[in-house]
Order: sequence, then C-alpha cells, then structure tokens
Amino acid sequence: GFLACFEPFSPDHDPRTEAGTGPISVVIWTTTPWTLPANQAVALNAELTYLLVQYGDERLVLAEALLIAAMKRYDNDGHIILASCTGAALEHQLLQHPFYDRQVPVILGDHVTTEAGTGAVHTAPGHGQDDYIVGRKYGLPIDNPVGNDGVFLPSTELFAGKHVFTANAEVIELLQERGKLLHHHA
Ligand code: VAL
Repeated sequence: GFLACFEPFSPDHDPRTEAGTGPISVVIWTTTPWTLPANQAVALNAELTYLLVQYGDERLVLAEALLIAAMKRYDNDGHIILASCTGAALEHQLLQHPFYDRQVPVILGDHVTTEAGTGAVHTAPGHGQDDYIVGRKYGLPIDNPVGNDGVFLPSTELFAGKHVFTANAEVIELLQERGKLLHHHA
C-alpha cells in the first residue's frame, strides 16, 4: 500500500515499527475550495522528495522543500519526520476523497512546483488548465458540476443548487467537521 512506497528517513529507523501511527493524508493547498467536489486526483512532481511526517495522532505527506513553509502556518514544532520517497514512487496510489465516497489516484505532472503550497496539487480537470491537460493524460473524468450561472448542478452531492461562492465557506466547514482541514486563512 501507500506506506510501502516510503523509505525510512534515518537509517536507524525500522519502517515496520517506526512509521508512526494514525491515518495518512496527502496535504493539498487550494485557493478555490469550491473546486473540491470536482477533484479527480492529486498531482505530485515525480522528481520531488515527499516526506511522511507524524503530526499529532495523524500522518501527513508533503514535499520536503515545502515542509517548513507549510508547517509554519500552524505548528512548526509539532511534527516528526518518519520516512521519505520520490513523487514517482507514489504514482497510482489511491486516496480517499475528503467528503465523497470515492477514491482518486496520485498522478504526476511537471506543473507541480515548490513555489507555494505543499507540492501536492488538488486536481480538478474540469476547472483548471493544467489539471485538464494532466487529467486527459491519465484518462480522468473531465467533470464540471457547475452551470454557467455559477450554481452547482442538481446532481451534485452536498452542494446542488448552491452558488460556488456560497459553497466556498461550506466546503471549509465540511472539511473542518470531517477532520480534514489543517488550516485556512482569509
Ligand atoms: N488545481 C487548482 C487548485 O489547486 C484548481 C484548478 C482545482 O486550486
């Protein structure tokens, strides 16, 4: 599974006994929470190093190059590095969508950079150009659940009939309720 992709971070560590505890989450950053209903993948960069870190009673995955910058936003001291791997090693691993009953794959793309965020890009092929291009490459559904009026289509689970700008706050609330929100700021 997911854990098997990682190498112990320090040679003294035995990954079978020291890979930490709790659910493993890949951390994404987005400026458009309303696009999460159309999430179909999480994109990593094949060449980057990703760390598995213990953070309280859960484990997080994010790019080594962005760990300090990202963790500074909420807690710079509360994490322990457990293991590392390349983005390439995680390709095709399946992740649970944060609020829908579906799994989405880890995919790879050169558009994923270390300029900002976590090195893991929430991918909604129906809502962004890079996401569309990489989505086509991986044969992902190109799903746009939003009508021309900015309102979610009646078939959209949880958000049907809501305007995307209303949905923004509601997605944040939902993530919070489900324990899937690490941080948000205005
Ligand atoms: N990939 C973008 C984001 O992370 C959108 C287009 C989904 O916000």
